[in-house]
Amino acid sequence: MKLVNQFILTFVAIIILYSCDTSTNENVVNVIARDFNFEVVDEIPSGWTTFQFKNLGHADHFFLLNLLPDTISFETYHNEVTRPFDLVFDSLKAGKSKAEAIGMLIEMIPGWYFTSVKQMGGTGIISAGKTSQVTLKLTPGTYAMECYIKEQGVFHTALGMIRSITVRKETSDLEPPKADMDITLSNYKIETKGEVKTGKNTVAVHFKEHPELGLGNDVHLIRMNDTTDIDEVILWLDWMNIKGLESPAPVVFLGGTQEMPVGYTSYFTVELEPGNYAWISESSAAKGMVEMFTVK
Ligand SMILES: [Cu+2]
Repeated sequence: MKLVNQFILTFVAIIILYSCDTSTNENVVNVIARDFNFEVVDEIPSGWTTFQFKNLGHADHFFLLNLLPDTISFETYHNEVTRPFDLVFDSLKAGKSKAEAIGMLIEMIPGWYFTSVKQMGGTGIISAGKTSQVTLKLTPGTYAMECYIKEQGVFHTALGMIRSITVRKETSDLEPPKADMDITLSNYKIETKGEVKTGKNTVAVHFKEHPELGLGNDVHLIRMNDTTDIDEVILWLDWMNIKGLESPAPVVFLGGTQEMPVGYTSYFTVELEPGNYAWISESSAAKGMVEMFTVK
């Protein structure tokens, strides 16, 4: 009789374990980055979703989600927004100045991009072989998922790292995670409350303000060592520099989060060991958005 009870208890425990396994849950979306594509489902529910991002490539990668206006298809976005960036970067390589390149972008990119496309977050840059987790609240619609790191002077978007993903009207029942520390991003500050420690940390990133033009404020986590030159990292984060965003990065990137609209919060999880790190923003590192810290 005792054996039968034990058997039933084990059986019940297995069932409970399986029903709690979030890896089969639609609220957890696996994204695999390779050189050069994303492996991810075509559709996900709206509301809170956790993205488990694995970089199985040899290059640095990330993903950014752009919410497209209802009237714009993914193909139109790709042709009219992504492609001009390739042409503009070619012109920088050919010797045009940054001011000329910005002029070209404003001329080539349609007005609806500036008024109606919303950056809805994604993971910060992740070095080859590493994983990252980010939790975002998404509204229904068609999104472009993209990575614009460069390979030999060509954006990853041009090599295949752009695709559409549909967020359905039905919502997930996921709650946002509890954060161990908070980061607030504004022009041009990374404000932190609380601190990360050795082991697993969940960080809440609050978007308070963005520059009027150009990239929105985002935050990436880098691991520093004795030879890290922070000025080199700052230069690398500017895509308009010829060697900017060219893989491999001059430092190890451990994730973070891409920009979201003001008022939104993104959560990301990182596993840390003792050492020296920095929070750094792609948009405005050169304007002071770098915060170095030590994990003991
Ligand atoms: Cu990439």
